[in-house]
Amino acid sequence: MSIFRKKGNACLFVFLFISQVIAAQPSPPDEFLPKDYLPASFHAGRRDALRNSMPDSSVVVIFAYPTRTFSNDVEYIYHANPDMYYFSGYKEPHSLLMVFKEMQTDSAGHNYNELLFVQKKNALAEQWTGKRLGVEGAKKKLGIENVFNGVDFKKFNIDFSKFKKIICDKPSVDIPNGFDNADLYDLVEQFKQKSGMAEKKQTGRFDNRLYNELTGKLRRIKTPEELSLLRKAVEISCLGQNEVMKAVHPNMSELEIQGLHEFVHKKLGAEAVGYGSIIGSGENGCVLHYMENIKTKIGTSMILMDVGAEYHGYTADVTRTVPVDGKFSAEERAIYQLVYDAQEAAFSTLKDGSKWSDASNQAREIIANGLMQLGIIKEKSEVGKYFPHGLGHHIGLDVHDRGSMETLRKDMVITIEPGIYIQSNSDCDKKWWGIAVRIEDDLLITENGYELLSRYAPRKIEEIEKMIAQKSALDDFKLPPLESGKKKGF
Ligand SMILES: [Mn+2]
Repeated sequence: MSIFRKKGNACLFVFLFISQVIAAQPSPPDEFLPKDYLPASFHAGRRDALRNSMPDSSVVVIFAYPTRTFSNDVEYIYHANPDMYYFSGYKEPHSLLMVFKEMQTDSAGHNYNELLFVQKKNALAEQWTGKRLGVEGAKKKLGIENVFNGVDFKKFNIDFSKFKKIICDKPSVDIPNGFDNADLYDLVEQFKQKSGMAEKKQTGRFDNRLYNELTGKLRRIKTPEELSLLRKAVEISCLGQNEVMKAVHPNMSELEIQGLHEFVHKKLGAEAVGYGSIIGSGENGCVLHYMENIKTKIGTSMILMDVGAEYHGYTADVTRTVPVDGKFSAEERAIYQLVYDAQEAAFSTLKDGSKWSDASNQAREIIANGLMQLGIIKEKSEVGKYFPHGLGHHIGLDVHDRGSMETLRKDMVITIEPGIYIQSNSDCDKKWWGIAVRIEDDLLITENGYELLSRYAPRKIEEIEKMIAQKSALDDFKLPPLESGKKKGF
């Protein structure tokens, strides 16, 4: 059983009190903003690296992601296209970045080798949806010399016919066409007209494969600036796991567990989660991307928690599976240990130059042999029934970050996430039914091995049981019963 003991939670109240006081003080606008955003020099360096890797006579074209309707006139919180952010630092929608291999000259004799088209400043719009950088802001803050309003793209004279390669992502096919005449829809349409993309016969020059290859080669190797943000995102996610392990109780709901993780993330400054939080109690853990999190009482089975804090755009991806009642049962322990051993075996293969297939084969071999020994499968080839996904992936600006991982290289950051999922009615002894375990860690590949970035959250059985037995500041966070919840039914 997890321990519920009284302990005053002074911290939370002090924190709330201080934030009230801070909010009441007039202050310079930037004083309380985070100080560790990626600097303009990082983005400029990435554009230079991209330019160096491009073939002669080429241009890379990157559009912002479209905005999306959440409800009626309300949009989903905007998430920038990671490529746009990586190569420019610009986080607003309705924008276009072009990086040219060679220096270009415009009709006035002005030279440029990159162009950024941004949202125009608009006081009325900004009162509703927040400040825009605009042309001057983008020049100053992002350090990009050639910035224009989106509306100027139409008359901007670029002769795309001279380029041997136009390297671009496949444009979204469902971009909403708003009332603005320079929104993303217009930028894409104008680009198609100017570049000849609209004419089918020209499509050989448009290279989507090369786009993925060039951007993937850069993005899979993390710079020191990126590593610093990733380390923070991963540590924050681990502290979320730890607090939940301390606080977890059979009467909690999946939503409540999700809220606790995300509260810790936000308290520590992570703006978002890098993907929908997966909180699966018992058999819900068998659904690999279960995000409904709607079970009202998690009970005494295990809970699988796959949650990643996103810090300044960089996301962690950490999974822990723990027994809610504080002790692994014999069956839970057997399955958990198998997943743990598979993970350790994969870890031991990792270093600069190692093959991803080695890590993957080793982990799969251990799980296959273990499941055979436990009598859950009869032949090794059945392993995919209970371990149906890959062993891991890159993380970064995308939770499934771009780039080949055939051969691992120094400064790649990857996940190792073996799992075993035994649904009810599976073809094995009933005692295994409903057990789902995934352990997922984030690792930095080094010259001679790896650094376990997610070392802050326990993985070993004994260490998890110890963590669950600890008190949590959240144990005493009690709310009055809901007035509207007293009446049963409608
Ligand atoms: Mn993952």
